[in-house]
Amino acid sequence: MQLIGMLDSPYVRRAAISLRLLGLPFEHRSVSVFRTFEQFREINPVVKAPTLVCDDGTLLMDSTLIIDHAETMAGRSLMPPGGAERLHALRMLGLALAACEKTVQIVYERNLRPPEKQHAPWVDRVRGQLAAAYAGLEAEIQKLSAVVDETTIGQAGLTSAVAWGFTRMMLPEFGPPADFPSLAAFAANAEKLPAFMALPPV
Ligand SMILES: N[C@@H](CCC(=O)N[C@@H](CS)C(=O)NCC(=O)O)C(=O)O
Repeated sequence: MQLIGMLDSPYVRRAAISLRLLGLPFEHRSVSVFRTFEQFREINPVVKAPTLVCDDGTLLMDSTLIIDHAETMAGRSLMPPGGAERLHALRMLGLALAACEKTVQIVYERNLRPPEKQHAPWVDRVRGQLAAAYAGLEAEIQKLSAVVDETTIGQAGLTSAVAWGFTRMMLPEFGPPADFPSLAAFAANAEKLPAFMALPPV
């Protein structure tokens, strides 16, 4: 099984960390959707990262679907099974994935569109959405302990930490950690876990 994509993508990184926490062996191939587009296209003509190349050759896309398949293979889940805990995890995941998406939109607008074609009202709108997603995540994460280990972090926690690290890396001017103290502390602790350290966002 191969996971294709750069770990500076939050989607690739959350999939990779999930595979590792589920104890599933995989080969990670750092192929870029931008710098090595042709190489990526030869693997997956849709050029989406992450791509999971299954042992039977099936190509899966979308981190959430890849994690769904991984959990089926592992016979266990990184999500709480039900009740209020699961609802809380789903709420956190939605916020963290929205934060990833809004960060990516700003990065693409900035890096892929010529400066004279960049549309400030659109960027302002996306920035507002990004701030709202992190405000929501900060409120939700306050309900969790900042002390995490690999057995308790779960999908919502790991994706929140990956999202925060990604936004801070790509948009250092966004939200100083002091504005999101619980999230920043939680993510700092997560980044010290072996699975995070083995799969750095580079
Ligand atoms: N919802 C998808 C988003 C994946 C995504 O947008 N990946 C980016 C890299 S961060 C990508 O493949 N970009 C290339 C493109 O869309 O052309 C997921 O969870 O995997």
